[in-house]
Amino acid sequence: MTDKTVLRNDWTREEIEAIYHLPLLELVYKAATVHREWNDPEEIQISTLLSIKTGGCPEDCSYCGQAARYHTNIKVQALLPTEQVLEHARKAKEGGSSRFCMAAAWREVRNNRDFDRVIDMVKGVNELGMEVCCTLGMLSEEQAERLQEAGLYAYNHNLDTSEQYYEEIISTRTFDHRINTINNVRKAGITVCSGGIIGLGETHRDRISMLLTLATMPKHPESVPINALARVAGTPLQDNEKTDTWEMVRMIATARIIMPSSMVRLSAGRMEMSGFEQGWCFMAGANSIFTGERETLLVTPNPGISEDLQLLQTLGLKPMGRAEVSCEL
Ligand code: SAM
Ligand code: DTB
Ligand code: SF4
Repeated sequence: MTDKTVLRNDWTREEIEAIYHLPLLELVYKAATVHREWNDPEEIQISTLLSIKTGGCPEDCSYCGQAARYHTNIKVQALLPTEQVLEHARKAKEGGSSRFCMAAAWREVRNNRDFDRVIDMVKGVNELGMEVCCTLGMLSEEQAERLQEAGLYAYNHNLDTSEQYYEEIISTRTFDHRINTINNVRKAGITVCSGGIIGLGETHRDRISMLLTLATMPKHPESVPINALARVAGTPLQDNEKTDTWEMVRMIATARIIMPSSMVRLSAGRMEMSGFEQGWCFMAGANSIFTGERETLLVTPNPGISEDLQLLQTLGLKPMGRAEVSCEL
């Protein structure tokens, strides 16, 4: 038996590069081994995603169907009523979900009535005994504290891509803005969910840079979503090539090896993957997926929950329960 790997925050680019470029089967074998040292390989966390405010966003993220400036077919929807959101959360729980993530197409949180309503939603979902997560754009330290006091377990704020490639994808905010919000979330004692997207036109070097930033944070994000670009008609990236699933496998396996105790979340892109392909992602160490009601993620198609449960059963996997400790301060 070799010793259990240790958590490291001092990874170098060269080390991550060497892991990322391993022959694929060797990489998957290593990732699967590390995964078994740190996690129960039979468990997959199902996180239900709900868009609580859709479209009309002032940002220019070139992948996103919710940016107001692109001509997409997305229907703009104001903030949903609290009771309606809680009804979705109850249904998600009944369906086997232990985490509920509320997403808003906002650039940032403002201290207004909508934020007060989100605070009520967080309280309500927490009372249902689910891990409650939000992704609402940029947050100040005070806003993060308010969310934490309401019972927020996790906050999703992705790096999206490397620092170097960031300005090719988004011009209305900077990479440093993203890091600043992540730091505010950390300071407030909320767990961090942060990852990115592949298929934006970035290089392997960009992907490695993004992983390096995540894996050298003072504490690894507890959850690392890896998204394949969901190509939305009307966005600048609509004609990008479909992301090869082997690229997702490589990204997931590298994330698993360098951040062994984090949840690695197979996020956008599952609609274009077969069960076999998703199985490879789980073998490479992914241990979480997003589901959404009506078979959507936020605004793009996603497999339905019954299809997902069927796939887990076929693969001998089971849905994970809520984390015991609600938040580590
Ligand atoms: N507006 C907030 C923000 O940008 O932080 C929260 C919601 S936003 C939809 C959350 C994340 O979803 C983005 O940071 C991005 O990583 C991911 N995302 C959005 N559109 C996507 C797409 N078309 N394909 C893949 N991932 C996408
Ligand atoms: C994340 O990393 N992926 C989710 C969640 N965080 C909020 C969102 C993916 C969105 C995919 C395209 C859409 O449906 O809008
Ligand atoms: Fe707005 Fe978020 Fe979409 Fe960017 S990713 S356009 S911030 S909803």
